Amino acid sequence: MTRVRYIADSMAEAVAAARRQHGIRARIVHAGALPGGFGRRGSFEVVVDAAPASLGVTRARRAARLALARAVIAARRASDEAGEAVAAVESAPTMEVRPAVLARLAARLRLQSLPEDLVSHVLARVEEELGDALGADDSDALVRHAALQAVAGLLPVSTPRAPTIGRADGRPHVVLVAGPTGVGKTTTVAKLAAGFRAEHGLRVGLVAADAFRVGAVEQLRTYASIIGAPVRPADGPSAVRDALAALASCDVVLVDTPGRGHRDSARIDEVGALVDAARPDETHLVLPGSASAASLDAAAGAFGRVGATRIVLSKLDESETLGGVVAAVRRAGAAASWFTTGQEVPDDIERADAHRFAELLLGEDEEA
Ligand SMILES: Nc1nc2c(ncn2[C@@H]2O[C@H](COP(=O)(O)OP(=O)(O)OP(=O)(O)O)[C@@H](O)[C@H]2O)c(=O)[nH]1
Ligand SMILES: [Mg+2]
Repeated sequence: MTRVRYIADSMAEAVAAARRQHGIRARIVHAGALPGGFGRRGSFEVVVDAAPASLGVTRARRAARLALARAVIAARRASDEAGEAVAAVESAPTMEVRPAVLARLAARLRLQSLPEDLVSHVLARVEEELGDALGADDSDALVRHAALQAVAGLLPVSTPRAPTIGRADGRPHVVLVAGPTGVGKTTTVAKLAAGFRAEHGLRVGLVAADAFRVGAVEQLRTYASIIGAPVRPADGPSAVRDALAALASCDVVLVDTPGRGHRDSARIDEVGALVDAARPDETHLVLPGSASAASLDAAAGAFGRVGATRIVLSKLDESETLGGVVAAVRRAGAAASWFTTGQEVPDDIERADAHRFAELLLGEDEEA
């Protein structure tokens, strides 16, 4: 893929230059202020994919990219699992004897950082499901099938539906996105906004509720100018209320919020105050598959204050282990809504699907 960078004095000029060269469907891979460059000449950049492919080619390319990433991870996992299985037998020769297929499954789940209580739960479900069939010649395939069901059952999912429009109270449907820093909130807002426009033909408005951050409004404005959606900056709860009032004629309004570190409880409370002001119909907490199980757990706990009703699992294309993600979703007490699988707006987003998640966690079927 060829990427071209446009640098200009303002984000609008950088976007205009990119669009002149690549047309309205230019695929924006990154947009933002250059580090340390704010206020200087040439301080904003937009990076576009210079060869936007047809939808079919894009899908094929994405599938190939994911397949390659998964193949690399699967190879590493196979070698880790072999080591883990040998170590388990050597260190615990008196352990309960289980068919080798179950031992391999347990090793795989542990390498995915699935917490021990969930590993036991999956093993119990598989044993319960298979009963005497365990140990038969084809039990690898049977175990895989049962394990997929059991792992899928661990992830609560709420399949997103098109928002209700023309509500009795006259308000737009409000979707707010919150979460730790750099997890993909703004990119997810842009992907969702593009989907609402293109798939459902809705009038979409955007609120940049992190307006005090250098370059934050510009980043959202860049995506908005391509999608064709109005953006209102807001730098606090009352500004959020004003922004929503100004966008009252929209069908859907997406509210982007500032990222917060999970240890920064005072500033997470500020995000909570933005949520209270926006009174969203859906509050999505974004948790990245690329993060460690420990930081996902901490983020799920710390962001409890924002009262998320849905979880977006982002950066699944970069994830090496997915056990921490399941545990964090369960801890947050909300259901997964969307998966994001790359940087490209609007393509790299899909509706959450527990079975697909289980396939990602368990890896490809080696015999397939
Ligand atoms: N690989 C990958 N990268 C992603 C994905 N979603 C977003 N990104 C990238 O992650 C980086 C941060 O994305 P943003 O959308 O700016 O993240 P944010 O949560 O809004 O960040 P802050 O507002 O600074 O807290 C960008 O380089 C995005 O292109 C994804 O699903 N996969
Ligand atoms: Mg952001």
